[in-house]
Amino acid sequence: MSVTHENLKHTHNREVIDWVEESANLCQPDRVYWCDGSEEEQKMLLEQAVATGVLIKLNETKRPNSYYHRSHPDDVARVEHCTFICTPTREEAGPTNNWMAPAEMKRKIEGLLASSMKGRTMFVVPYLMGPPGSPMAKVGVELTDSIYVALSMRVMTRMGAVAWRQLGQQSDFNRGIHSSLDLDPKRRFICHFPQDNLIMSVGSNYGGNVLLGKKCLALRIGSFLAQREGWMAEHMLILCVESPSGEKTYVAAAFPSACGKTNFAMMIPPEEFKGWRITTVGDDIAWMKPGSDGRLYAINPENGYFGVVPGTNTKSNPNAVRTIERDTIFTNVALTEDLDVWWEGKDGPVPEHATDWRGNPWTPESKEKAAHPNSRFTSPIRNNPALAPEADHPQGVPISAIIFGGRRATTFPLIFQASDWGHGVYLGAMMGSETTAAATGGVGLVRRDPMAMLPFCGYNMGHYFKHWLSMRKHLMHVPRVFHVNWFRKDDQGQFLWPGFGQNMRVLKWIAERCHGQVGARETILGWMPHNKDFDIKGLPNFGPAEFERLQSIDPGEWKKEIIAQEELFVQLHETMPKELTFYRELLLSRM
Ligand code: GTP
Ligand code: SPV
Ligand code: MN
Repeated sequence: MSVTHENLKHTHNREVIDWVEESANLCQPDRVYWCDGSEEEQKMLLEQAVATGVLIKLNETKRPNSYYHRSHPDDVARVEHCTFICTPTREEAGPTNNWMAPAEMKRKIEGLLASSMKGRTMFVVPYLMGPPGSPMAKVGVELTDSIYVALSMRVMTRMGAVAWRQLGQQSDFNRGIHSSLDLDPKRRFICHFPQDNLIMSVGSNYGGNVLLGKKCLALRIGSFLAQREGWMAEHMLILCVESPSGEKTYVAAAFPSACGKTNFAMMIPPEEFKGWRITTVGDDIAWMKPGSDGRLYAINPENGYFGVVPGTNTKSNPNAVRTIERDTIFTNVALTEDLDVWWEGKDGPVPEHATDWRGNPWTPESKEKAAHPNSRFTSPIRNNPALAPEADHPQGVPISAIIFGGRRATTFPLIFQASDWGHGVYLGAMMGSETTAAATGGVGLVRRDPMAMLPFCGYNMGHYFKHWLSMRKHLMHVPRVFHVNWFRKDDQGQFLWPGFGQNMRVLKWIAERCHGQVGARETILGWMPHNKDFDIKGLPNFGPAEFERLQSIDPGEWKKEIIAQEELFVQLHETMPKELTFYRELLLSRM
């Protein structure tokens, strides 16, 4: 062995050990540290991160066991333009992904990795995505030269010995290499090799680019494996709605990045909804597979939340406020003088002085935001007071409803239901949403984001739609599909719907539809609630007229929408399933 290995005692898996050795020879770290996931280790790594200035320890009284991190100012979000799917052919990756031939990309990244860890430690991070013992869980090993990444992975995944136990002597694990390099955006590449179950990520330290279990494995590689193995890897939250009579309904929902999954998954129903309870199974990713009883079962592969901080307060998301009270790493929020954190939209008074996310002095008069719009919290799911016990169930939860929803100022009503599975797939496939700060680039432009998976689908999007359509055959109990829009605005740019906890009103109708407890009226878009069935009791300044306005279908806006969909059909013309063309035609003729 050319470099010293520390703490290698939990695995004897030859393939793992050989691959780590080979990678260390390439990257030339000073030492290789094998993470075991223990509490003592976490304590030791946190101390090290504080000593080297990577983390700042927050006020222990105000924010116990919590830490502050500032990223490089050019490294604050996912980078879709330098994310690559390296399948043997360009066709397999499809026109919505960047592609490069695997051998060429490997050569290029290996060139960047060579000796890149000199003077650094390579952390070997074994992790499990999914509950221990779950037949749907997968093992990954991430090699990283960032202590921030190693510590974040310990929160976001089930990390350490538990992963080695699940893997045993098998060779079926995801290989991930991450090297920060010098964080120069020109040398930033997030590369996926689905056929090799391999990820190479260089030049970034931002969550979605480097916490390789999350978007890289659980979605991009995951979706590829899912198609091959007959399951689904989706950018979806999973929640449980419990009615006053104790009836449980499991719901999965796909909203694009920074469009409300975490908020919806942790929602607390309004006062008028006595006896209704929401619990969270997951807030970002769902792995779903048909069970032997013909229902679709979902697990949350994650063990933590990497959530948007700005706007989090006791009105919008009380459960998130509780979740981040302790044991949390905050990235790119503002730091207060008493070593607590602050962000736009936080409860309580605005601090008179703070240090902003770039490290500059900040006062309420400052023009710049104190917290970056994509600042994030990294917290264990155990901190969520509404965590569903089912989050640990190896077999997952049976899904009754799938919800799609984008951020749309116009056109889309608050709620409607697809007429059948195929129609639901069409609605998901045509999803459009205004871009957000979760990825670099413009904010607020409507783009197609099919199933909220545009940045995360690890293969040809047309084949992905086909896979969705074909899942129908493997299900005896097909989830009902719905479309929601929390973001419709009036001419003054004000939201027409209060959102957040009030979304319970929409969810109640959805749950009742799933159980055949409530009717619906047919419209050109699909099924909509009868006014009498949609509960608006107790909503201030909101009556039947407001509801009708939210549900209104403007033929002019819909013509534009159908034309805008054309772009995706043209882009995917080689692989777009015929069924989706038919659903579009049908809508057009109904118009
Ligand atoms: P990722 O973690 O990026 O995948 O995002 P997410 O889908 O989990 O988004 P999140 O729940 O963190 O929502 C982020 C943004 O959506 C914040 O700006 C929220 O204020 C806003 N938001 C969430 N729910 C609602 C809602 O019901 N109404 C309105 N108007 N805004 C909402
Ligand atoms: C998203 O952008 O959809 C996120 C945050 O959930 S990240 O993990 O950075 O991708
Ligand atoms: Mn996400």
